Amino acid sequence: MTSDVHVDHLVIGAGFGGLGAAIKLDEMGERDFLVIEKDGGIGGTWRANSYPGAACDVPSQLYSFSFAPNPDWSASFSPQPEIEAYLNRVAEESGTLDRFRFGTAVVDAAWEEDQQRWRVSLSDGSTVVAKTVIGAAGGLSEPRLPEIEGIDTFAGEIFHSARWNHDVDLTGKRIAVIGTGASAIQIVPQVQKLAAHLDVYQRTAPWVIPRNEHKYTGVEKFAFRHVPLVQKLSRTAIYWGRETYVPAFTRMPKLAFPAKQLALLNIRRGIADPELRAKVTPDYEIGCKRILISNTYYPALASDNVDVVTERIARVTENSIVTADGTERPIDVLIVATGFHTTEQPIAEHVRGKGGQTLAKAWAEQGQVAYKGTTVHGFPNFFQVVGPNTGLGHSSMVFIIESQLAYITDALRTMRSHGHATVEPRADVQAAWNADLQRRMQRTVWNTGGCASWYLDDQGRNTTLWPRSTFVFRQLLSRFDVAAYDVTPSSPSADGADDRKKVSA
Ligand code: N01
Repeated sequence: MTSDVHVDHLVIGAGFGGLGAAIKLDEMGERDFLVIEKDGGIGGTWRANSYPGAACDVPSQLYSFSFAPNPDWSASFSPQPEIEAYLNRVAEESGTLDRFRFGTAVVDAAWEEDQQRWRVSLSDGSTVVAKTVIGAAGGLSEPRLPEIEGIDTFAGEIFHSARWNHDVDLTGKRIAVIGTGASAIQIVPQVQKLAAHLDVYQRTAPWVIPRNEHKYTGVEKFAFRHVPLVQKLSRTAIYWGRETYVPAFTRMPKLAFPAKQLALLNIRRGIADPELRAKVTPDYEIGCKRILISNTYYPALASDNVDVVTERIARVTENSIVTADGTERPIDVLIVATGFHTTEQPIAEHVRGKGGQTLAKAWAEQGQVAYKGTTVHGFPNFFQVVGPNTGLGHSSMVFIIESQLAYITDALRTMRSHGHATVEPRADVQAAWNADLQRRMQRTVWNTGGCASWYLDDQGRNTTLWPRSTFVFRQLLSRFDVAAYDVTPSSPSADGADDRKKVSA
């Protein structure tokens, strides 16, 4: 007799990906699943990133589930608390919350070849045995802390943008923000209002275009609620508007000329000092790194209580930051907005496929690769949401997530109807998929734009972004192409022992 919990499907993560997976599994009648979430609730990145000013830079009409429209968004770019509340409401209404386990991390997920199943060890000491694992741990979940000499010795308050310490009162403090990416440009205008003095440490200037925020009126919200077609049309218009950006990113960077002019205008509008303007003007092509949106970032940098520091940080002391030119700037609070581990996913260390090889090991030489961003050779019955080369520079990740969920649920349907116990993408098919991706990548602004970014791994390969339009992605994943897979038939012994302890009926 064993006390292991047996389920058909184990989902890792309770953000957009994991919640979406739970809802879609439930809808198709695959109700025997468990969602494991290391954090204390629903939301993933939209729960973790609660820093002041956190908001979505993709319009929420599109940055939401197509099957759960929200007529109540307050504005075109929703603030983080609204998105977190939306996800909680969707979870509540889905009736799946009884199968979520919060505050528990996956320590190890190992494929048992003879049993054709996954054995998953959790941080609470328990074990779950599952036929399939859906990894939805997110691409931006593990903070990347800067390796700066002496940072451990800093005696003041220090925290990462994704681990904001709301107990620290920033009023009247001397504050430093390291980083000028998507998170930092939202944080800086908020912190500037409170700080006695703020130093912004910029290693690479971002391109920032104006934020065309639109607050929804009562009439619009009424229309969204009572005439669903209105909201659908709004979403569709935003979607296709965004798709028109694709050629500028993927083939013809010159098409981004108007966006570049807009960004330069944004600098001129927000900053009067020519020296500061020069400092914050990027020296690489727009689009090479994520294009940011803000009306308040540049005016904040131009404020009297702010310095933009571009000298390299040499070290951090107990109460200051010292730059390479020897200047020491005293601070009380250090905010690190230095991004996430994106090209070496932490979950990859914990997933062991055939022969006990971890995903991290499988990806060590070739970089992170998958088939259709979703399945990986050597890892049967493992499906990844937001896997390699599924990221976007121009549109909503929720669209990508829903495309992947359609593919995964079709895979499960196929397995069920054909009696397949396991599916695993063939090595040659996966290799051809990735060769094609990398060939397409050569022409993109991400690879040619003259910048270093988190899109690229340490070998310069872009293993994070999708280099085509999102409707092509959706089309390619619309049906589970079983011919691309090695399959094995179900065997009686693999169906679980009689002592199965189910989590749901
Ligand atoms: O992280 P980043 P982020 N010393 O990696 C700098 C999403 N997001 O948290 O450019 C000094 O973009 C680094 O400098 P450089 C979005 O997809 C979405 O801001 O590498 N500086 C950079 O300036 C985004 O792309 C929303 O030279 C160091 C910054 O830190 C992703 O999250 C909102 C350093 C890191 O920027 C990550 O954004 C917010 C060091 N040692 C975020 N190490 C939406 O609205 C790093 N830096 C949807």
